[in-house]
Amino acid sequence: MRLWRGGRLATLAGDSGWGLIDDGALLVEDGRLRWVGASAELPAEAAGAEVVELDGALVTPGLVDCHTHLVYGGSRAHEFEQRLLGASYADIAKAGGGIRSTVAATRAASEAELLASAGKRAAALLREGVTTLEVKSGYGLDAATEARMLRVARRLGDLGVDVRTTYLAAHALPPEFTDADAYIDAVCRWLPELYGQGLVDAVDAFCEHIAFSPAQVSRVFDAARQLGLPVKLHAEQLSDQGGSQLAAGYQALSCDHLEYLSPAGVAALARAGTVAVLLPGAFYALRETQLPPIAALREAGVPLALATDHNPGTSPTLSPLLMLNMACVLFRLTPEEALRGLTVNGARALGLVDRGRLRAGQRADFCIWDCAHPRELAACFGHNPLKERVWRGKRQQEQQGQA
Ligand code: DI6
Ligand code: FE
Repeated sequence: MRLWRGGRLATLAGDSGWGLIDDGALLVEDGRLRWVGASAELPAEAAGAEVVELDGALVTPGLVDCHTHLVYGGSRAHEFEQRLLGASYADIAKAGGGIRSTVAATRAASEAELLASAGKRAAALLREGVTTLEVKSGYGLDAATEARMLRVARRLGDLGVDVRTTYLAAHALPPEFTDADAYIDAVCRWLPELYGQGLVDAVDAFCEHIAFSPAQVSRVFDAARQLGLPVKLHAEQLSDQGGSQLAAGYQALSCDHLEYLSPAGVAALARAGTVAVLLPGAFYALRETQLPPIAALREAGVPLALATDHNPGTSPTLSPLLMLNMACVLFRLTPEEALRGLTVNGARALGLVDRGRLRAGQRADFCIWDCAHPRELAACFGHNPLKERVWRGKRQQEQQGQA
């Protein structure tokens, strides 16, 4: 057993409030929190534990980045320049750039090359406190490359982080197809094989006028349902396609982006208990002006999560801490909502209820910060106050190769 003591804990243990414990302690056994409380009220069993002094540092749950596209080849910085000159994301996609240009570079990359580049990106996320990470496929768009991406995603776990993989073959129409329905047939055909190889934890799609229609998405979701896999959706990012209502009908874990979400969409998410994942990095990078309907989501009681959406096109950020700040400044979340979005609600968007809070029984994934109060994590930006990341109760030097 190991005991961390003498820190300020932001436990997020209840459904609202920071759950602050000013002089708090955490007792850890076998990768789980065995006891969490005030240092003055330690249970007798803590007596033999190895002690780590927190010296007043802030402790929060480990960060959960529930939406990333971390594995890909190439760079799209030139599209950033094109957009600055006035081209829109949809214009660039229609001209064969965008997702398709990353598909070409990803197909050309070996598994070792993809692992090397994605490993560097994952390491950057870990340096800001990420302990659980979701990674999507979707830049292969053929069976072999989708499988390669998902294998690389799994191997990122060797860095000392939990990885959840999501099959996103319905991301864009690959160049060898002209008929989107025929491509969706292939997407549905590949899924059981990849699932059988243990490569898929959930299924996602891009429902948009430049991608796939609700009818096409529902065929992908039916294929997921046959395997008992949960679904998620890139929904209402550029326009309202009614994707959220569709996803809610499949009890989706999450709907992500949501700038153009309608009141009916909000109600559907609320009824289904689907998490709304907000992605301020993409909103910012595309200079979007349509805000997701935060007040309506809040009022309807839809859980709000937050993620980097790291991808080479619309959100090339590797900073979950910057997302905390952007969620507050751009979307008017409170710092507490933002931190819940990157912890307990991020976990929920992945179907995980065993992490995201500092509470007995939860996973011993936590971050130790050089901060006095958790609101500082959202108020500051361009600054990383992480002192140490504890994953499965392991200190930094004990983590590699442990997944
Ligand atoms: N929406 C996004 O913001 C990313 N995917 C999606 O469906 C962008 C992916 C890319 O442009 O490469
Ligand atoms: Fe995305």
